[in-house]
Parts: sequence; structure tokens; C-alpha cells
Amino acid sequence: MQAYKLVVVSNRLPVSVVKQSGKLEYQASPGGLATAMSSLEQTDKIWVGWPGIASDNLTDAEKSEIQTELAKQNCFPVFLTEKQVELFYEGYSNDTLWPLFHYFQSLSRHHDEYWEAYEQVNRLFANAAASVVAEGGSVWIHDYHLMMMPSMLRSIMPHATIGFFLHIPFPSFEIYRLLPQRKDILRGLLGADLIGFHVYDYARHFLSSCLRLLGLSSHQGLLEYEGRTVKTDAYPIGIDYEKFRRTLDETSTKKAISALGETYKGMKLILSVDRLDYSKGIPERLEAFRILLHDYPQWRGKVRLLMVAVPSRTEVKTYQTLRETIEQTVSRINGEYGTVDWAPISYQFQNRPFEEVVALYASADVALVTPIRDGMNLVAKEYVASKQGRPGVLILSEMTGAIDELPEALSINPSNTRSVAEAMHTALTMSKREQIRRLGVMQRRLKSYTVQAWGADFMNDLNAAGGEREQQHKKRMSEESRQELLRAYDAADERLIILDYDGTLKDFVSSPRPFMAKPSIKLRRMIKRLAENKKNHVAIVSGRPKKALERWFRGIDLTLVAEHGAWTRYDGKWTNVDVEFASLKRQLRPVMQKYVSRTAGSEIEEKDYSIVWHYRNVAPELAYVRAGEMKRELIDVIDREDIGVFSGDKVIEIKPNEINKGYAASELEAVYPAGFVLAAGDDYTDEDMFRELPPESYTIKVGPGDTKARFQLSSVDDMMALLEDLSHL
Ligand code: GDG
Repeated sequence: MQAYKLVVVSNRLPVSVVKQSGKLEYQASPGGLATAMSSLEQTDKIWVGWPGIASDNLTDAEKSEIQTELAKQNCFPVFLTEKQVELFYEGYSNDTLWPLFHYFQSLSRHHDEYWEAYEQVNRLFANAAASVVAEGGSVWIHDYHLMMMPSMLRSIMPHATIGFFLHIPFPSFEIYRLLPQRKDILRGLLGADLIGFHVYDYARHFLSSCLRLLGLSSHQGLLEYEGRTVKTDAYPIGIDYEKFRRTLDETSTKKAISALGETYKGMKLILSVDRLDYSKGIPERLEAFRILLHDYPQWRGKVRLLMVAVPSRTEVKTYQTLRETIEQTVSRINGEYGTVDWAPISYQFQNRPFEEVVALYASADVALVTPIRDGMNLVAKEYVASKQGRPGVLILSEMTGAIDELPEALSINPSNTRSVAEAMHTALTMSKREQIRRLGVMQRRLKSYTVQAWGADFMNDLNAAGGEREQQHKKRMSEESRQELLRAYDAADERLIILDYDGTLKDFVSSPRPFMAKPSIKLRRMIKRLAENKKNHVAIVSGRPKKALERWFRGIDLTLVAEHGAWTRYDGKWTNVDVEFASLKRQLRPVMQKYVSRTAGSEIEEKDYSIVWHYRNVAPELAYVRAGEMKRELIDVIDREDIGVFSGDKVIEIKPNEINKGYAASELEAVYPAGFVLAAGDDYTDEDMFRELPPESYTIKVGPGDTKARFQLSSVDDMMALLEDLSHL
């Protein structure tokens, strides 16, 4: 099997296979996505997806014929049975996810067999992509049908560069939390290196769900997950702008435009084009049009609403019901207001050829785009692009992603049907000059961020994200370097071992109270074994107060460094730094106490040389707001250069700058010169230590993220396993 540098994956291939009178036929369906993908710089690419025909109707010979034929068009088929299509596509994708993600929670159905099929089909797609991607290649997965695929692919190919783009909205946490498989889906997506959304709001919703459901906090759109960084960002999909310009110049389009001019002579044309879907707000649109005819009788006989509704998901019951409702409403309005020579609404339930759609866009006086929710909405952009030099007004729902880029449209709330009717009247009476002005501004914007630019932008960021992951991975301690470390330890006569405690030897606990975080018997035994080895000098360097460290490691001959270096115990005797902090602490206490009272779940920890606000148990968004507020207030109160306000892992700590683990580590190194130095830690306070120690030291960061350490281990368990091995040498 040939391997490709870039694999594009979507539920449907851009080529559909149909069987007519026993013969296989191939029909290209060049949507916007196909154009974007074909213009990507990467030429060595293949598209993985379902070819649109159920495999129950195909013999093995036919399947391999399809495979060969599609390979010529750089496509690779994933065959699905009728049952799989029913449960995965019509079921989980369109009967569970689509309604929920468009805020129609009452239409979202939950069945175990939907979910089983969804997982199963996502796995088929992951295996298919893995079978065609080259070593070091990239995979770009599209849309809500394949949200489990990124992590499934990641587990087959840990080093692949994986991107995911969601074409529909990502709903707010309040809606998303209703999904029974909400955690699985988030984890599924987090297999990717880059997750793209149309607009920033969707990315924000996704991040907030990750925070609330998985406890993952993000910084500037970046999340740390299973030792990798996952980037999220907004990439508003564009259109193939030139294609609309070209099509307008074609003779057939020009002919169609003049024919439409004849048909609608003396009549204002309001146009709507969409897939027949409940998210598109079609009943609301009809009601608004009825109000226009009722409230503005001057338009009767002078305006027509032409609705092109493309058949979609016709097998799903909700869609059948919607179609009936629409047809009845159209008949009712036509019956109520129509005359012998004028029908107010012309309704077409069919797919029209592309040139005809462009001719309609060019001819329509008004485009009426009313979704209740829409990830982006390309129709709005296409209408604007088809108006080269011609006037026209776009009425656009606030609930579409497109509104951000098209603020010159008349924006409407589709549920407020009266205001939509008013917007129609405004549009129909707007001066030509104003129409052209607004269109011009929007056209310039659409021309600069086309679908091609969108694709290239995403791919650029994806390659960068993949590169960074590999960079990070290089620091991961390989088996080879682990063995080298063990050998160096074994060979050295004097060894200095400096260990941070929380997050390095012990997983975080949710309370700062010492009894909660005390070492296990196993950990104590291991530290004891290490400390009793005559060649070793072991130091625990922690931000914890001296009392806690003393109690936890009683009976073991260790050097203890407490409060980040404020207190040091050499040979059983504590000494402290000479810094005045007590009076400042008295000043800070009431300020911090105020935040504790207002922020359920937070608490203060007081040490001799620092004071800490812990917010691990606070609702994440609230914690974020409060932490920011508190930091600002504290900085004002302190007003001293030698005191720092530090943001750690779910803590804010105030301490003198001169107390840090870097000084502590240098001192240890001077007191106990050793041929072998190992230092391990997990957070920003340990970075001071990594920076100060000589470069040949074995510095180890536990957990993900940037570091000055030479090596990284992914978890406390891995760190423990390493120390365990050392303690037996
Ligand atoms: C999803 C998201 C997001 C329509 N009628 C005909 C026809 N069309 C074409 C339009 C347009 C496309 O179909 C519809 O795209 P939309 O963006 O409006 O909506 P969805 O299908 O729901 O698409 C959406 C999009 O993905 C891309 O990310 O914008 O939010 O829901 O291109 O021109 N084309 C032809 N005949 C028709 O009768 N030839």
C-alpha cells in the first residue's frame, strides 16, 4: 500500500459511487471542502471516506474495483454496511450530535446502539487512515462524524500529526453536558495536535467543557493532555471566491440571469437557499414573510420569496416531519395572500445545478439567511461573492458563525419574526448606493480569506503543532537515556539527589493540609533505602512548611529544604534565611481572607515566609476570575520590588523573591560536591533549580510543558519507578 504525507478524512468522499442497472458509476461532488483540499500545497495526499454506497450491495470484486477506481482520484474508501450507516450516520451523528450541537436538545436521541456503531465506525476510519499515512505524515480529520477518531489514531500512531476541524458549532457547556458520552468525545478529540473551529466562541465552549469535565485548564488556547500540548483556534472557513467570479462570466450563467430577470420582471426577489434542516430556521422564515405581507400590504403582488431547499437526511424522521410542516405552511400562506397571477412563495425541494444557484444569487434583491444555529453558513458568503457590481441586501441571522465576518449585513434574531419582517422591509427599501457600499466591504473581506487560504492556514498551524510535539517528545526520557542514568549512578562514588515533593513524588491532593499529602509507606521505604546508601546524599526540596516535611520523613537521614529554601535542615538542624516577612503577612491576610469568604472551596495556607491561596477545589471559571482580581489587589497592597506574587498550579503564592529553589540547589551542590547529580521537580519553582545546576546534571521534569530540565517523565509513577530502580542498585 502506498503511503501519503497528507491524509484528509471526512465522512463522505468527494466522489460518490452509485450502482445503476448493476453498473458502478462515479459522480464527483465538488463541495467547498474538495476545493480547499485540492489547493493545498501538499501534493502527496489522499482522501479517506465513505464512498456513499452500502457495502451489503457490493461483491468483493466490486469493492476492489471501487478501490482501484478511487485510487486514481486519490481517494481511499471506507466501506460501511447499511446498518452502520443507519446507526452511525443517521443515528449518533445526525440524531444525537447534530441536534444537540445546534441547541435542539429535545430532538437529540440517545441509544446505546448508536454509540456502539459510532465508536466502531470511527475505529474503521482510524485504521484506514493509519494504513495509508506515511511515517511522519499528517492526518486532517473533518467534522462531528469522526470525533473519536483523533485519539483512536493517536493510539495506533503516537507520532502522527493529527488535525481536527469541526464544521458545526461546539455548544456551551450547559448543553454539551447533556451528552451521555461527553467525556469520551472530549478525550476522543484530544488525540489531535490541533483542533479548529469556525469561530472563537466554539473554541471557548470546547475549552470550558474540557475544564469542567476533565479538569484540564488551558492557557491561550493550549491544553496539556497526556503529555502533549493540544492547540485550539478559530479558522473561519471561506469560499472559493474566484469560482463565483468565473461562473458569473460564463455565457450559460448570463443567460440564466437574463431569464430570471424576465420571470421576475417588476417583482422584488427574496431568495433563500439551504439544506432542508431544522437548524436553518425555515418555519420562522416563512412566518416572518407572512408578517411582511400582513403588515406591509404595499409589497403584496410585488415581492416573491423563492425558497430552494435541498433534500437532506431524508431517512431521518425529524426531517420528514419538518418537510411536511414547511409544505403545509407554504400552501397556507400562498392560499391566504396569493392571487390568480401572483403566488407569494415559490418553493423548490430539489438540488439545482451550481450555475443556476449562482444566477439566483446574482439576481436576488435580498438573500434571507435565518438559521437558528449554524456553524458558519456558506450561503451568506456565496451570495455576497455573486454580487459583482450588482446591488443586493443580505439579511443574516446572528446565530451563524458567518455574522462575525459579515457585520454589514442586516443582522437579525430569527426567533423574533416581527423584526425579521421589518428587516425585509428595510432591505427592500434600501438605496442602491448603500447596498453596493455594504457589499463592497464584505467582498473585500471574503476575497482575502478564501477557502484556499483557510486550508493553507490550518495546515500551517497543524505542521507547526506537530513539530512542537516532536520537539517535546525529544526530551522524553528514552530507555537508552534511562539506562545511561542508571550506569552513571552506579559508577559514581558521591551522589546528590534533590527531589521536589508534591507532583514529583506524590500526586496532587485537593487540600493543602499536610495529613492529606503524607507519603505512602512504599514511598518512605524507598526514600529511606536511597538515603541509607553511604554514597548518596538525598535532599527533599519543597514549598511545604518545615513541620510537614519533618513529620513525614521522621527517622530518615535527609537534608530537608522547606518553603522553597526559606528553611534548611542540614544534619538535623534547621536554619532560616534572614528576611522580614511577618509584618507583610499580617497585611496580606485580611485581603486574602476576603477572597476565601467569597470563593467557596478556596483556602489560605500560611507559612513562615510565604502565604498561599489554594483554589484547586473552586469552580474553574470562578477561580480564574477571582485569581486575576486577587493578584491585582495583592500587587497593589504589596508595592515592594523584593516580594513576588507567583501563580503556580491552582495556587497563588506570595513570597520574597530571594527565596527560591535555585539558591537552595546551588547551596546543596556546594555543600555536597558529587560526581552524579539528579534533580527532579514538576513546576515553575523547580525550574529555578534546573537552571542553577551544572548542565551535565540529570535534571528531570515530571509532567508535560516547557522546561529547562534535560529530561521529562510523564508521571509521578514513572518517577517513582526510576527511583525504585536506583534504590536497588
Ligand atoms: C456545514 C455547516 C458550515 C445549497 N443548495 C444548493 C447548493 N447548496 C450549497 C451552498 C453551500 C452549501 O450547499 C451549504 O453550506 P452551508 O454552509 O450553508 O450549510 P451546511 O450544509 O449545513 O454545512 C455550516 C459548512 O458545513 C462548512 O463548514 O458553513 O455551518 O452546517 O455551499 O451553495 N449547491 C448546489 N445546488 C443547490 O441547490 N449546487
